[in-house]
Order: sequence, then C-alpha cells, then structure tokens
Amino acid sequence: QTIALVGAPTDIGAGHRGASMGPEALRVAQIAEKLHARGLDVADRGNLHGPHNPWLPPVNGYRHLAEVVAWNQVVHAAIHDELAHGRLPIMLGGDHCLAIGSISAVARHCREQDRKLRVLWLDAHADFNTATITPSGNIHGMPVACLCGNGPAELVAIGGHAPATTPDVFRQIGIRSVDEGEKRLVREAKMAVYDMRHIDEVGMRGTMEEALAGMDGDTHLHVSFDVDFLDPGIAPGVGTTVRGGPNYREAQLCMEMIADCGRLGSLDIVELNPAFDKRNQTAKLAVDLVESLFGKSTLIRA
Ligand code: DIR
Ligand code: MN
Ligand code: MN
Ligand code: MN
Repeated sequence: QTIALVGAPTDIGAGHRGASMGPEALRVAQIAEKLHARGLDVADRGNLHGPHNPWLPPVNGYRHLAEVVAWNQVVHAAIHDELAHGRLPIMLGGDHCLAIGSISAVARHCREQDRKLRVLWLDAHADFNTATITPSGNIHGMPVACLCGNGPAELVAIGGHAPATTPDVFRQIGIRSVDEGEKRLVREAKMAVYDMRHIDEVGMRGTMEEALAGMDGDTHLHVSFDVDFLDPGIAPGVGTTVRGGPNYREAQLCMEMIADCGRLGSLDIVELNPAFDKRNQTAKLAVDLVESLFGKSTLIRA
C-alpha cells in the first residue's frame, strides 16, 4: 500500500499564524524519507492550494468561515481521491479545522466501502465548540462538532452527507482543556473522552486498550494527531500549548499500540507551528512518533 502525503499549508482556522508552515517543517524533518526507510512506499503529492489568510476578527462566531469552507472542500476531495485509489493518506496540516475535510472524506469512503469508522482524536482540546459557545471564534476549536452535525451548514455538509459522522466513532485522548460551554456539549454527546486524569489513573496502556477496543477487520482507523496533544516540554512548536500532556514515553506507547492494532487507514498531523518552535524539534518529534505509528520498535516483536 502506498502512503500519500498531502500538504495543506494554512492557518485559516487558528488563533495564531504559522501552522501554514507545518507541511514544509515535516518534510524538512524527513517524514517521507523516514517512512520510506521503514520499507513503505511513499508518494509526496505536494501542497494543496486555498485562500490566503486575511487575518480578520470573527463574524457571527466564526473567523474566516468562507475561507475555512474553501480549504476543507479542497482537502475533502484530495483525501477522498487517495482513499478511493487504495492509498493511505497523511494530511500534513495546517490547523485542525482541516480535519473537517479529511475526516468527512474518510467517513464517505467508509460508507462507500461498507466499512466501520473509528477516529482517535489525539489532542489537548476537545474541539467541540460552536459559534455560540466559542471563546475565540477560531474554527480549529470546532471540527469535531462540525463533523457530528453541530456547526454551519457549509461545513456540516462538506462531502455531501450531513452530518459526516456521529460522536460514537470518536475516542479523544490526552484532553486537558475544555471550555466551559463545551463541557456540557461533550457530556450531552456522550463523547468518549480519555482525559489526562484518565491517563494518570489507568496509564497510557490501559487508556489505549480501551480506545482501541471493539474494532474488527472491517474497521477503518483514522488518527487525528493535534501536536498540542504532547506535553509542551517536549513539543513547544504549537500555537496553543497546554501543560500536563503525555510525555515522550507515553506518546511512543500510544503510537506503538495503534501500530500493533493493524487498522490504521489514514492520518492527520495538524497544528504544528514552526513559528513557535526551535530548531524544528517539534516536527522531528512528530516524525519520530509517526515512525512508531507505522511500526518502528526497539526489538523485533513476536
Ligand atoms: C479553544 C482552543 N478551545 C478554542 N482550541 C484549540 O478556541 O476553541 N484547539 N486550540 O486545538
Ligand atoms: Mn485540535
Ligand atoms: Mn470512496
Ligand atoms: Mn489542540
């Protein structure tokens, strides 16, 4: 199977500029070369194109809604095309609003192939905000809500099927920042949130066993990796750091256990912001973790 790298260089949904440099930082950190060295077939499709960031304040609770819609339409088409040709797409973001396009494409592909969907949402944040409760108007705080039908019609209907998916497909891991109004929506949706307290109490191993449970041979696993999932001590290169995230070993175990389950079908790497980084260390760490996600391990494992 071929891995397709799809760059989406925009910070259109974020509250800080610079995630638009994420795709190139991941390439400089040799994401293609490291995956190729693992014996994988990798094709770098280059970058998608979309509107520039006008850097305007929110209107009716959304910043840059029209531009966010345009970017997500382009992402949806590109990711769906890769899946339809049997490839494993890795979307190189870009901010997390782009997961509306990528995950709606994965959900559409699963409907077409009659497969089940599981989404692991690795993030410090629940990204379940709406226009009325958002503290920022930034759409990167809203993609899970939009994918579940709670958002503007233009985003909820991307890909033609509204809503794209339902809360029960999600497993959120590493969460430690949920806004006041957002807490109620997460609870009402019965979203499976494995927050940092859960990881503290049962460990990363127990958490991942729960998050990966119940998949079968017909399940497509999508991983949406917001780099702010990681503790800022090891991953400073993001716009919205939140202290108290998984450390290096916990993050490695998380990725290794996903690799071991053998179901990975698509991946987003989002919110990497080189403007906040030093010597590209966060991109290098993300690539190191992606190697583990694709099966790199210290020993040959039985
Ligand atoms: C915050 C930040 N919950 C918001 N969200 C972020 O603005 O909605 N998500 N940074 O990654
Ligand atoms: Mn996020
Ligand atoms: Mn398809
Ligand atoms: Mn986040």
